Order: sequence, then C-alpha cells, then structure tokens
Amino acid sequence: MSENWFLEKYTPHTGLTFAVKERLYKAQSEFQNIEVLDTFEFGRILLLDGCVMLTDRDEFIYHEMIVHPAMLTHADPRRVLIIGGGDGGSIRETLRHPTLESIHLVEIDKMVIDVSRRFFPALSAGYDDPRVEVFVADGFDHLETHREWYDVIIVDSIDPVGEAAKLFTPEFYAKVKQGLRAGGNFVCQSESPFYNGEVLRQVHGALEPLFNHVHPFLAYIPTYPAGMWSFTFASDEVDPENVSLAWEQDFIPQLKYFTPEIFRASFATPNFVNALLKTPSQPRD
Ligand code: AG3
Repeated sequence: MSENWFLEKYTPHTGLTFAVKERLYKAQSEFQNIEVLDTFEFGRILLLDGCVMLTDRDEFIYHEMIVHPAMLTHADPRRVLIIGGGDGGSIRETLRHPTLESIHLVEIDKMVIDVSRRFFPALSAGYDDPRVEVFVADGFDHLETHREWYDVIIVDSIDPVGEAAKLFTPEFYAKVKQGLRAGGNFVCQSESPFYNGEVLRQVHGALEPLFNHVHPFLAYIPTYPAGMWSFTFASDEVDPENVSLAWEQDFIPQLKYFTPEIFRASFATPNFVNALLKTPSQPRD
C-alpha cells in the first residue's frame, strides 16, 4: 500500500483505509502512539496506537450516543464522571444537560488532552467550562477515592489493550458500582459486536451480577470496525427498554444522530448479538 494511505487492520486480512492529505502530528506518549491525520473526506482523524478514535466527520455519532442515553434516563444528573475521553467529545455532549453541576474527566494520558486541544479545538472546547475538572490519573484509583459520588459514570475508553484492559474487568465494574450514588447510571463503549463480540459478552456478563438492568445498545459509526458499534448501559433504577421518551430539553432537536426514537431503536439487537449474550464467556487465555 502506498505511504499516502493509512490502514487500520481489523483482522490480518480486513481493515479500513483512508487516503492521507497530510500527516499533522505523531508522537509516542508514556502510554501509546498518538497521531493526527488530515484526510480528504473525513477531516482530521485521531489515532491511538494505530486505531481510529475519532474523525471530524462522524465523531458526533459516538459522542451523542455514549452520553445522552445515560444522561436523559437519569432523573437529575448533576455529577458526572468520564473515564478516558481525553479528546473532549464526551465532555461537549455532557455539558448540554441543564442539570449538570460538575464533570470529572479522568484521563490517564495527558498528551491525548493536549493533542486534542491543539488539533481538535472545537471538539475539546468544553475543557474551558468551569464545571469541568480534569484528573490525569488512573480511573481505577480515582474510583477508590470517590465513593457514592456520581449520578452518571461514562467509560469512553480505547479497545481493551494495555492500560485500558482493566477497564473491562469485573473488579473495575465493582468500583464503578461503588462510585455511583443511588439511582446512578453507567455506560461504557463495548466494541464491535461483529469483530469483538467476546468483549461485549464479557462486559455484559461482568455487569449483570452488579446491576438490575444491563442492556447493550448500538450505533452506526462508519469509521469504527464493522460500522456497527456497541455500548452497554447498566442501572439499578432505570430499565432503558421501558422509559418514557418525553424528554423536553431544548438541545435534543439540535443533535445530529440522537432522537428519542433512535434511543428506543438502539436497544434492539440483532439475533446474533442476542445469541452471543446468552452463551457464557469463553475462558480467557
Ligand atoms: N473510543 C472508542 C474507540 C474504539 C475504536 N476502536 C478501533 N478503531 N479499533 C474512542 C474515543 C472517542 N472519545
């Protein structure tokens, strides 16, 4: 492949390619390789360890869907924790909610925040909001010191590799549960059901013993593996399949992906996903 193309391989034989207009940035942080590309049709792309984290053109889908279902189904979301999400996209969406009092953003890699502020200024503009407090720290450690504190916890992580692997474990979800106050909602990104079904299954299986309601939901993100992407919602209070859709916040009609009907539909899962969740996890090697 010519060097003017970027390729993210999903398997040894399949992947997604972009023609590169310009390579804007490349550095190795303490945790990962960080790159920013400019492309012809998707604008700027943020890559971590060679995986597409976001593109200018379709990041709205992921960020609207990781934030609004968990926020809108909470009766009064005031304190929000975002683990990961250093690019600022989840902050931007969370700040739309009128009841919000504070966001704690816990990102382990400060360089992701710095790179996003430099190359994705609109996406990361929420860092300047006084309600946002940044902790450059490990999410696991942060939860040790913030018990029964949050109304909504959002895990906006990379794939379960390296430091992020522990954000997909039963031990971590137990800490999440402790970090929520009564009535709290949890949401995480849980990978591509098509290529990484085992991750979705493990996330679901690990959350189920901890919460009354655990449901995957889907969104269609052109630049993520398979396009079909999963999130997992967990709550003791809220059954997302039986909530009223009578949300009146003014910002909802301005969103580009989320609608109340999309919310409802996103919890409908194809039968191969249902089957995946019914069978027990494969033992990890
Ligand atoms: N978080 C999920 C990225 C996973 C994409 N995986 C991949 N391309 N292999 C992205 C961070 C956006 N805030």
